[in-house]
Amino acid sequence: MADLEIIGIPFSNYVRSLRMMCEEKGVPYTLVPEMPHSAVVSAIHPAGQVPCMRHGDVTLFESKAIASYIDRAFPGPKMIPDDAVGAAKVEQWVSYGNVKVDRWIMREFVVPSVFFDKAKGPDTAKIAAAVPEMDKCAKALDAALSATGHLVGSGVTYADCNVVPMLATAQQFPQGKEVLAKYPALTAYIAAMTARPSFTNTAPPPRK
Ligand SMILES: N[C@@H](CCC(=O)N[C@@H](CS)C(=O)NCC(=O)O)C(=O)O
Repeated sequence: MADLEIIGIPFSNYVRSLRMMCEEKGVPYTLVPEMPHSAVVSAIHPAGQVPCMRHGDVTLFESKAIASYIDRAFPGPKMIPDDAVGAAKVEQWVSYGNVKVDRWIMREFVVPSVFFDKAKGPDTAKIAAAVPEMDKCAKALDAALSATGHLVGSGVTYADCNVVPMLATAQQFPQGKEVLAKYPALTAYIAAMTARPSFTNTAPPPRK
């Protein structure tokens, strides 16, 4: 059978989510570290985003679609449960992760904290406005985690793989760390998830 290729730079959280899922399932894959908008990526994703996937003659874009394919096409523990409720709950937390957690942690907090015009400095008003929204996300995740320590059921699912790289990124910033630390179930979850081989084996290389 052809190699499974996960296409995209290792610094992308969504690329890492798929790699974490492959590690959790024991699915071998090759990482093809393409930048967004490269010719290889743009040939698959109409908006040039990573991750993309190639498996024989199957090409896909959008991380959740790729996760669903890998979960069905390969053996190993199910990362998206088969039952109606479990599958819907994974979908729910992936959507919430992508629409709210990614927005308020990555787009509105991390990105403006890291990438800014050196002459002007960071947009502190934008960053400050993101903090209470990050808090809402942290509170919601904490409440969901308090029963079993996982977002869906009592084991790792793709919902966890999707959101953990975002949370781990937030923890690298003092304000992000402070927000997350207010929530005990969430704090324990991040500690447990980031200690798993699926997370440590997929760490991006240090930036030059
Ligand atoms: N909805 C997409 C989001 C992917 C995404 O935002 N990828 C980022 C890297 S983490 C990217 O390619 N950004 C470049 C761009 O949007 O032009 C998915 O789930 O795959």
